[in-house]
Amino acid sequence: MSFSRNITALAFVILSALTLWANHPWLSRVYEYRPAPGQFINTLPVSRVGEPVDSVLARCHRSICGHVDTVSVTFHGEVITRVDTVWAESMISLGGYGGYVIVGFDHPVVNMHTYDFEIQGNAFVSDRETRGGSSEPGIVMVGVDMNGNGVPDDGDAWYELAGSEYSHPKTQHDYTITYYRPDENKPRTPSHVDPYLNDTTYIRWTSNDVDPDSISGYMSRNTAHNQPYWPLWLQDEESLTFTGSKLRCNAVDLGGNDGNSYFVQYFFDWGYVDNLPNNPNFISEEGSVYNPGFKIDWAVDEQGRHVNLTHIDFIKIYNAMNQYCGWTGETSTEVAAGIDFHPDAVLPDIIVGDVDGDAEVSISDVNALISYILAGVVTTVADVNQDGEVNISDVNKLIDLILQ
Ligand SMILES: [Ca+2]
Ligand SMILES: [Ca+2]
Ligand SMILES: [Ca+2]
Ligand SMILES: [Ca+2]
Repeated sequence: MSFSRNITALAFVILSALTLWANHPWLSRVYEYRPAPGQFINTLPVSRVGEPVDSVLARCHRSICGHVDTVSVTFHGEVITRVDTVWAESMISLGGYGGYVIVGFDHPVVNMHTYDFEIQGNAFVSDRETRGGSSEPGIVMVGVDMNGNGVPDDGDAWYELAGSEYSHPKTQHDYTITYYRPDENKPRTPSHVDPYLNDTTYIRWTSNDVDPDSISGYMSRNTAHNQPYWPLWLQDEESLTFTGSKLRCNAVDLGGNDGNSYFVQYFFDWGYVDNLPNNPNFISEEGSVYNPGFKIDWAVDEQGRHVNLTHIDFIKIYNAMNQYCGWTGETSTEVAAGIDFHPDAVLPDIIVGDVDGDAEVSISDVNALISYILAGVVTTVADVNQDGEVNISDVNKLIDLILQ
């Protein structure tokens, strides 16, 4: 009996150690949460006036980090890993356009040149229109911890994952919006048309939209969500400004039988958070409608050029829509959980300066580097001085290394 008990105890110790040492596949860090105003702000997650930002981050952590079970499924003939059950507590809302969260795992996500990770939302298929439903797309940016300090900050490099709408003529890159903090005591301006909107001049915003009819407006307050929409821990900020790429509106009011509106938000093809359902059990006439995840290989730089990344350290998700859908309110990306599909992948050793990958730093690397610069290709191996760009300063650094 004592022998088996010892064996059991030993197994427990080994298992515990393995658990401690193994990389967790689920999200384990929330570095920053800066939502735009919105109808779920201060409720998803709950926040209170004067609450320190660390406390808000801890609530976000409880909502979206934590255990995820996976299962293998076949998608378009390819066996891939899928999230089966998420044990994270809840989800968080990013509010209107530009609101964001920066998250990470307890390890770098290695680029395996396939679907590398997933960030879940709460999109669903309409029972009237299988090509849409609730779709509130958020753009994913990936960050590399270039200065190696373990946190996302100014020294790091960030790249957008180019989803299906990246090159669409109605996608506006370098979009900027500013929201102005409302006076919660001002007289409300109820809608004469929609009884569910009790203040149509609640939060004013301005933007640089290419459409002159969309350069300013108001976020309304609706009767279903009557709490302050401005983040309560950002009460000292007069305005909030967000910049990024903006996707075109995807909502159509199909109209309801009772005379009310019935909004359907049409799904974009791929590459966004909270755009398509999380699970492949929604089957439309066109096939399986769901989000299979994200590929690090979709990364592009600010000029839209493909970037070869060996790994990423941080993930930023921001709401890519400035869209208002009547009584259902502003379109706002939700983030519910995340998973690294291959948490035990090993990061390849990189010799700084070995641009051509032959395991030594020599003059042939200069040739390889110049080829990358001329082709406008940004890769981790060519970024010799590790500043997030590939240019002549990397040639100088490389020559220094060769002459050492
Ligand atoms: Ca959503
Ligand atoms: Ca950093
Ligand atoms: Ca080399
Ligand atoms: Ca560089």
